[in-house]
Amino acid sequence: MLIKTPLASAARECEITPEAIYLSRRRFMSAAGGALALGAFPAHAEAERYADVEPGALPGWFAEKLPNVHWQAVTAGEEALTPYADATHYNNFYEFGTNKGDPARYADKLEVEPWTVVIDGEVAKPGPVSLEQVVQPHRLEERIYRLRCVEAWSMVIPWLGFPLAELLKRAEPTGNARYVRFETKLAPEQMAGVRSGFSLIDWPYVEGLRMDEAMHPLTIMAVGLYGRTLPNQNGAPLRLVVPWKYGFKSIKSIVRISMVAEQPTTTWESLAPDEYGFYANVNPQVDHPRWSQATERRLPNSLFSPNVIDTRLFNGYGEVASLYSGLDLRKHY
Ligand SMILES: Nc1nc2c(c(=O)[nH]1)N[C@H]1C(S)=C(S)[C@@H](COP(=O)(O)O)O[C@H]1N2
Ligand SMILES: [Mo]
Repeated sequence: MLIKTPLASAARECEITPEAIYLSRRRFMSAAGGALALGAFPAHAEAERYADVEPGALPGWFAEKLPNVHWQAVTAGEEALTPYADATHYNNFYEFGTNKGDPARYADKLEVEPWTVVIDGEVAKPGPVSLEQVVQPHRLEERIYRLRCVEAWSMVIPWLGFPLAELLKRAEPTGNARYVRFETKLAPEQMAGVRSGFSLIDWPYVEGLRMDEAMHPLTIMAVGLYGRTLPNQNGAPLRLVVPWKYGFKSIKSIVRISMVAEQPTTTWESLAPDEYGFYANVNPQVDHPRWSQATERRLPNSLFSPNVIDTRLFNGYGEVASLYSGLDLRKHY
Protein backbone atom coordinates (compact mmCIF):
# COMPACT_ATOMS: atom_id res chain seq x y z
CA MET A 1 0.00 0.00 0.00
CA LEU A 2 2.95 2.29 -0.41
CA ILE A 3 1.70 5.28 -2.33
CA LYS A 4 3.24 5.86 -5.76
CA THR A 5 5.99 3.23 -5.53
CA PRO A 6 4.09 -0.06 -5.96
CA LEU A 7 6.56 -1.84 -8.23
CA ALA A 8 9.63 -1.06 -6.18
CA SER A 9 8.04 -2.20 -2.94
CA ALA A 10 6.54 -5.36 -4.48
CA ALA A 11 9.90 -6.47 -5.80
CA ARG A 12 11.62 -5.83 -2.51
CA GLU A 13 9.05 -7.81 -0.56
CA CYS A 14 9.28 -10.81 -2.87
CA GLU A 15 12.99 -11.01 -2.28
CA ILE A 16 12.93 -10.57 1.45
CA THR A 17 10.00 -12.66 2.59
CA PRO A 18 11.00 -16.20 1.56
CA GLU A 19 14.23 -15.89 3.51
CA ALA A 20 12.43 -14.67 6.63
CA ILE A 21 9.92 -17.49 6.36
CA TYR A 22 12.61 -20.06 5.75
CA LEU A 23 14.53 -19.04 8.84
CA SER A 24 11.47 -18.94 11.07
CA ARG A 25 10.28 -22.36 9.84
CA ARG A 26 13.58 -23.86 10.88
CA ARG A 27 13.21 -22.32 14.29
CA PHE A 28 9.66 -23.58 14.73
CA MET A 29 10.56 -27.07 13.63
CA SER A 30 13.19 -27.34 16.33
CA ALA A 31 10.76 -25.91 18.88
CA ALA A 32 7.85 -28.19 17.96
CA GLY A 33 8.56 -30.82 20.62
CA GLY A 34 8.35 -28.20 23.33
CA ALA A 35 5.05 -26.80 22.08
CA LEU A 36 3.15 -29.99 22.86
CA ALA A 37 4.75 -30.39 26.28
CA LEU A 38 3.26 -27.06 27.36
CA GLY A 39 -0.18 -28.65 27.45
CA ALA A 40 -2.03 -25.36 27.15
CA PHE A 41 -4.66 -26.78 24.83
CA PRO A 42 -7.82 -28.41 26.16
CA ALA A 43 -8.26 -30.90 23.33
CA HIS A 44 -5.74 -33.19 21.77
CA ALA A 45 -6.90 -32.26 18.28
CA GLU A 46 -6.10 -28.59 18.89
CA ALA A 47 -2.61 -29.42 20.11
CA GLU A 48 -2.04 -31.49 16.97
CA ARG A 49 -3.28 -28.73 14.70
CA TYR A 50 -0.96 -26.15 16.22
CA ALA A 51 2.00 -28.37 17.04
CA ASP A 52 4.42 -26.15 15.15
CA VAL A 53 3.45 -22.97 16.94
CA GLU A 54 6.08 -21.26 18.98
CA PRO A 55 5.76 -22.17 22.68
CA GLY A 56 5.74 -19.41 25.25
CA ALA A 57 4.28 -18.32 28.55
CA LEU A 58 0.60 -17.36 28.40
CA PRO A 59 -0.68 -14.39 30.42
CA GLY A 60 -3.25 -15.25 33.09
CA TRP A 61 -6.16 -13.45 31.43
CA PHE A 62 -5.66 -15.65 28.36
CA ALA A 63 -4.80 -18.96 30.03
CA GLU A 64 -7.99 -18.87 32.08
CA LYS A 65 -10.04 -18.54 28.88
CA LEU A 66 -8.48 -21.48 27.06
CA PRO A 67 -10.39 -24.38 28.68
CA ASN A 68 -13.66 -22.83 27.55
CA VAL A 69 -12.76 -21.79 24.00
CA HIS A 70 -15.35 -22.61 21.34
CA TRP A 71 -12.92 -24.13 18.85
CA GLN A 72 -13.76 -23.85 15.16
CA ALA A 73 -16.85 -21.73 15.83
CA VAL A 74 -16.41 -20.53 12.22
CA THR A 75 -14.23 -22.35 9.70
CA ALA A 76 -13.11 -21.70 6.14
CA GLY A 77 -14.32 -25.10 4.96
CA GLU A 78 -11.65 -27.12 3.19
CA GLU A 79 -9.27 -24.20 2.79
CA ALA A 80 -5.89 -24.88 4.40
CA LEU A 81 -4.67 -22.70 7.25
CA THR A 82 -1.78 -20.43 6.34
CA PRO A 83 1.30 -21.73 8.18
CA TYR A 84 1.95 -19.86 11.42
CA ALA A 85 5.38 -18.74 10.21
CA ASP A 86 3.87 -16.98 7.18
CA ALA A 87 1.02 -15.36 9.12
CA THR A 88 3.51 -13.92 11.60
CA HIS A 89 6.34 -12.93 9.23
CA TYR A 90 4.51 -11.41 6.27
CA ASN A 91 2.69 -8.48 7.86
CA ASN A 92 1.46 -4.97 7.31
CA PHE A 93 1.96 -2.87 10.43
CA TYR A 94 3.42 0.39 9.15
CA GLU A 95 4.16 1.66 12.65
CA PHE A 96 7.08 -0.77 12.49
CA GLY A 97 8.13 -0.27 8.88
CA THR A 98 6.81 -0.74 5.37
CA ASN A 99 8.49 -4.01 4.40
CA LYS A 100 6.57 -7.20 5.10
CA GLY A 101 9.32 -8.50 7.40
CA ASP A 102 9.65 -5.30 9.45
CA PRO A 103 6.81 -5.94 11.94
CA ALA A 104 8.19 -9.37 12.91
CA ARG A 105 11.64 -7.82 13.27
CA TYR A 106 10.75 -4.68 15.25
CA ALA A 107 7.34 -5.08 16.93
CA ASP A 108 8.80 -6.80 20.00
CA LYS A 109 9.59 -3.23 21.14
CA LEU A 110 5.87 -2.60 21.62
CA GLU A 111 5.00 -2.70 25.32
CA VAL A 112 1.69 -4.53 25.65
CA GLU A 113 1.56 -4.81 29.45
CA PRO A 114 -0.25 -3.08 31.02
CA TRP A 115 -2.74 -2.21 28.26
CA THR A 116 -5.65 0.18 28.59
CA VAL A 117 -8.48 0.83 26.14
CA VAL A 118 -10.50 4.04 26.31
CA ILE A 119 -14.14 3.60 25.35
CA ASP A 120 -15.90 6.91 24.79
CA GLY A 121 -18.18 9.02 22.64
CA GLU A 122 -21.92 8.40 22.35
CA VAL A 123 -22.17 5.88 25.18
CA ALA A 124 -23.81 5.79 28.59
CA LYS A 125 -20.82 4.03 30.15
CA PRO A 126 -17.56 5.56 28.92
CA GLY A 127 -14.22 5.02 30.55
CA PRO A 128 -10.78 3.54 30.45
CA VAL A 129 -10.73 -0.25 30.84
CA SER A 130 -7.81 -2.58 31.26
CA LEU A 131 -7.26 -5.34 28.71
CA GLU A 132 -8.24 -7.85 31.40
CA GLN A 133 -11.55 -6.04 31.92
CA VAL A 134 -12.17 -5.90 28.18
CA VAL A 135 -11.76 -9.65 27.77
CA GLN A 136 -13.06 -10.99 31.09
CA PRO A 137 -16.84 -11.36 30.43
CA HIS A 138 -16.45 -12.94 27.02
CA ARG A 139 -16.09 -16.53 25.89
CA LEU A 140 -13.35 -16.83 23.29
CA GLU A 141 -14.23 -18.34 19.95
CA GLU A 142 -11.96 -19.59 17.25
CA ARG A 143 -12.83 -17.91 13.95
CA ILE A 144 -10.98 -19.27 10.95
CA TYR A 145 -11.25 -16.41 8.48
CA ARG A 146 -9.82 -15.54 5.10
CA LEU A 147 -7.82 -12.29 5.25
CA ARG A 148 -7.73 -10.47 1.90
CA CYS A 149 -5.31 -7.57 1.70
CA VAL A 150 -6.06 -4.76 -0.77
CA GLU A 151 -2.61 -5.57 -2.26
CA ALA A 152 -4.13 -8.79 -3.71
CA TRP A 153 -2.65 -11.41 -1.42
CA SER A 154 -4.57 -13.47 1.11
CA MET A 155 -4.21 -15.87 4.02
CA VAL A 156 -6.42 -18.12 6.15
CA ILE A 157 -5.92 -17.37 9.85
CA PRO A 158 -7.41 -19.04 12.94
CA TRP A 159 -8.19 -16.07 15.22
CA LEU A 160 -9.27 -16.25 18.84
CA GLY A 161 -11.65 -13.53 19.86
CA PHE A 162 -15.22 -12.51 20.59
CA PRO A 163 -17.90 -10.54 18.77
CA LEU A 164 -17.26 -6.78 18.81
CA ALA A 165 -21.03 -6.36 19.32
CA GLU A 166 -20.74 -7.84 22.83
CA LEU A 167 -18.11 -5.28 23.82
CA LEU A 168 -19.97 -2.30 22.32
CA LYS A 169 -23.21 -3.26 24.09
CA ARG A 170 -21.43 -3.19 27.45
CA ALA A 171 -20.75 0.53 26.92
CA GLU A 172 -24.47 1.15 26.17
CA PRO A 173 -24.35 3.17 22.94
CA THR A 174 -26.85 6.04 22.75
CA GLY A 175 -29.22 6.66 19.84
CA ASN A 176 -26.65 9.05 18.32
CA ALA A 177 -24.01 6.33 17.87
CA ARG A 178 -23.93 5.69 14.12
CA TYR A 179 -20.27 4.80 13.58
CA VAL A 180 -17.41 3.29 15.55
CA ARG A 181 -13.95 4.82 15.37
CA PHE A 182 -10.85 2.84 16.38
CA GLU A 183 -7.38 4.13 17.14
CA THR A 184 -4.04 2.29 17.33
CA LYS A 185 -1.52 3.00 20.07
CA LEU A 186 0.97 5.72 19.17
CA ALA A 187 4.35 5.33 20.88
CA PRO A 188 7.07 6.69 18.57
CA GLU A 189 9.86 5.57 20.91
CA GLN A 190 8.65 1.97 20.44
CA MET A 191 7.74 2.28 16.75
CA ALA A 192 10.58 2.51 14.25
CA GLY A 193 8.22 3.12 11.33
CA VAL A 194 6.61 6.11 13.02
CA ARG A 195 10.01 7.63 13.80
CA SER A 196 11.25 7.18 10.23
CA GLY A 197 8.52 9.41 8.79
CA PHE A 198 8.78 7.35 5.61
CA SER A 199 5.19 6.21 5.14
CA LEU A 200 3.41 9.63 4.97
CA ILE A 201 0.78 8.40 7.42
CA ASP A 202 -0.70 10.91 9.84
CA TRP A 203 -0.49 8.85 13.05
CA PRO A 204 -2.18 7.36 14.96
CA TYR A 205 -3.64 4.79 12.57
CA VAL A 206 -7.43 5.21 12.59
CA GLU A 207 -10.18 2.99 11.23
CA GLY A 208 -13.95 2.98 11.36
CA LEU A 209 -17.09 1.00 10.75
CA ARG A 210 -20.73 1.84 10.38
CA MET A 211 -22.59 0.75 13.53
CA ASP A 212 -24.44 -2.10 11.80
CA GLU A 213 -21.15 -3.41 10.36
CA ALA A 214 -19.59 -3.23 13.82
CA MET A 215 -22.53 -5.14 15.32
CA HIS A 216 -22.48 -7.87 12.66
CA PRO A 217 -21.74 -11.28 14.22
CA LEU A 218 -18.75 -11.86 11.89
CA THR A 219 -16.95 -8.76 13.23
CA ILE A 220 -14.63 -9.68 16.09
CA MET A 221 -12.12 -8.29 18.51
CA ALA A 222 -9.22 -10.73 18.29
CA VAL A 223 -6.83 -11.43 21.15
CA GLY A 224 -5.11 -14.49 19.71
CA LEU A 225 -4.27 -16.69 16.75
CA TYR A 226 -3.31 -20.36 16.37
CA GLY A 227 -4.35 -21.04 19.96
CA ARG A 228 -1.94 -18.42 21.37
CA THR A 229 -2.04 -14.72 22.22
CA LEU A 230 -1.44 -12.34 19.30
CA PRO A 231 2.21 -11.81 18.45
CA ASN A 232 2.99 -8.08 18.54
CA GLN A 233 3.38 -7.97 14.75
CA ASN A 234 -0.23 -9.17 14.37
CA GLY A 235 -1.62 -6.40 16.58
CA ALA A 236 -1.20 -7.44 20.21
CA PRO A 237 -2.95 -7.41 22.51
CA LEU A 238 -6.26 -6.48 20.86
CA ARG A 239 -7.19 -5.91 17.22
CA LEU A 240 -10.20 -5.76 15.00
CA VAL A 241 -10.95 -8.43 12.37
CA VAL A 242 -13.60 -7.74 9.71
CA PRO A 243 -13.30 -10.66 7.27
CA TRP A 244 -15.38 -9.30 4.37
CA LYS A 245 -13.33 -6.09 4.09
CA TYR A 246 -9.81 -5.44 2.86
CA GLY A 247 -7.23 -6.09 5.54
CA PHE A 248 -6.47 -2.43 6.24
CA LYS A 249 -9.84 -2.10 8.02
CA SER A 250 -8.69 -4.69 10.60
CA ILE A 251 -6.83 -2.21 12.79
CA LYS A 252 -4.19 -3.46 15.21
CA SER A 253 -3.15 -2.76 18.82
CA ILE A 254 -6.26 -0.73 19.66
CA VAL A 255 -6.21 1.81 22.52
CA ARG A 256 -9.40 3.73 21.81
CA ILE A 257 -12.90 2.79 20.66
CA SER A 258 -15.27 5.72 20.16
CA MET A 259 -18.91 5.55 19.22
CA VAL A 260 -19.62 8.64 17.12
CA ALA A 261 -22.38 10.34 15.14
CA GLU A 262 -20.38 11.20 12.00
CA GLN A 263 -18.40 8.95 9.66
CA PRO A 264 -14.82 9.05 10.98
CA THR A 265 -11.87 10.12 8.88
CA THR A 266 -9.77 6.99 8.42
CA THR A 267 -6.06 6.62 7.69
CA TRP A 268 -5.97 5.16 4.19
CA GLU A 269 -9.02 6.98 2.94
CA SER A 270 -7.54 10.33 3.92
CA LEU A 271 -4.17 9.44 2.38
CA ALA A 272 -5.53 8.40 -1.04
CA PRO A 273 -9.33 8.66 -1.25
CA ASP A 274 -9.46 7.59 -4.90
CA GLU A 275 -7.64 4.37 -4.02
CA TYR A 276 -8.95 3.37 -0.59
CA GLY A 277 -12.56 3.92 0.41
CA PHE A 278 -14.25 3.98 3.80
CA TYR A 279 -16.21 0.79 3.05
CA ALA A 280 -13.35 -1.24 1.53
CA ASN A 281 -15.54 -4.28 0.98
CA VAL A 282 -13.70 -7.01 -0.91
CA ASN A 283 -15.05 -6.82 -4.46
CA PRO A 284 -13.51 -8.54 -7.51
CA GLN A 285 -15.44 -6.22 -9.84
CA VAL A 286 -14.10 -2.95 -8.47
CA ASP A 287 -10.43 -2.71 -9.33
CA HIS A 288 -7.88 -0.65 -7.51
CA PRO A 289 -6.80 2.22 -9.84
CA ARG A 290 -3.37 0.62 -10.21
CA TRP A 291 -4.16 -3.13 -10.20
CA SER A 292 -6.94 -5.68 -10.65
CA GLN A 293 -8.83 -7.04 -7.65
CA ALA A 294 -10.27 -10.00 -9.59
CA THR A 295 -7.73 -12.49 -8.26
CA GLU A 296 -5.42 -12.90 -5.29
CA ARG A 297 -2.24 -14.73 -4.30
CA ARG A 298 -3.03 -17.18 -1.53
CA LEU A 299 0.07 -17.29 0.65
CA PRO A 300 2.46 -18.98 0.89
CA ASN A 301 3.27 -18.85 -2.80
CA SER A 302 6.35 -18.71 -4.97
CA LEU A 303 7.42 -18.01 -8.52
CA PHE A 304 6.92 -21.70 -9.35
CA SER A 305 3.61 -22.11 -7.56
CA PRO A 306 1.92 -18.71 -7.80
CA ASN A 307 -1.24 -20.02 -6.10
CA VAL A 308 -3.51 -17.46 -7.73
CA ILE A 309 -7.22 -17.86 -6.94
CA ASP A 310 -10.36 -15.91 -7.79
CA THR A 311 -11.35 -13.19 -5.36
CA ARG A 312 -14.93 -13.43 -4.17
CA LEU A 313 -17.45 -10.68 -3.45
CA PHE A 314 -17.30 -9.82 0.28
CA ASN A 315 -14.34 -12.24 0.46
CA GLY A 316 -16.85 -15.12 0.32
CA TYR A 317 -18.91 -13.84 3.28
CA GLY A 318 -22.07 -13.29 1.25
CA GLU A 319 -24.25 -13.13 4.37
CA VAL A 320 -23.23 -9.48 4.84
CA ALA A 321 -24.80 -8.44 1.52
CA SER A 322 -27.99 -7.24 3.22
CA LEU A 323 -25.96 -4.53 5.02
CA TYR A 324 -25.44 -2.88 1.64
CA SER A 325 -28.79 -3.21 -0.09
CA GLY A 326 -29.44 0.00 -1.99
CA LEU A 327 -25.79 1.09 -1.79
CA ASP A 328 -23.84 1.46 -5.04
CA LEU A 329 -20.73 -0.63 -4.29
CA ARG A 330 -18.81 0.99 -7.16
CA LYS A 331 -19.35 4.43 -5.75
CA HIS A 332 -18.95 3.40 -2.11
CA TYR A 333 -15.81 1.25 -2.55
N1 LIG B 1 -2.31 -0.06 13.21
C1 LIG B 1 -2.25 -0.71 12.04
N2 LIG B 1 -3.18 -1.65 11.77
C2 LIG B 1 -3.13 -2.33 10.59
C3 LIG B 1 -2.15 -2.03 9.62
C4 LIG B 1 -1.17 -1.03 9.94
O1 LIG B 1 -0.26 -0.70 9.15
N3 LIG B 1 -1.26 -0.41 11.16
N4 LIG B 1 -2.15 -2.69 8.40
C5 LIG B 1 -3.42 -3.27 7.97
C6 LIG B 1 -3.30 -4.10 6.78
S1 LIG B 1 -3.01 -3.30 5.31
C7 LIG B 1 -3.49 -5.47 6.81
S2 LIG B 1 -3.50 -6.37 5.39
C8 LIG B 1 -3.64 -6.19 8.11
C9 LIG B 1 -2.59 -7.28 8.21
O2 LIG B 1 -2.80 -8.06 9.37
P1 LIG B 1 -1.77 -9.23 9.70
O3 LIG B 1 -0.39 -8.66 9.63
O4 LIG B 1 -2.13 -9.70 11.08
O5 LIG B 1 -1.98 -10.31 8.67
O6 LIG B 1 -3.50 -5.32 9.23
C10 LIG B 1 -4.12 -4.04 9.09
N5 LIG B 1 -4.06 -3.31 10.33
MO1 LIG C 1 -3.64 -4.82 3.69
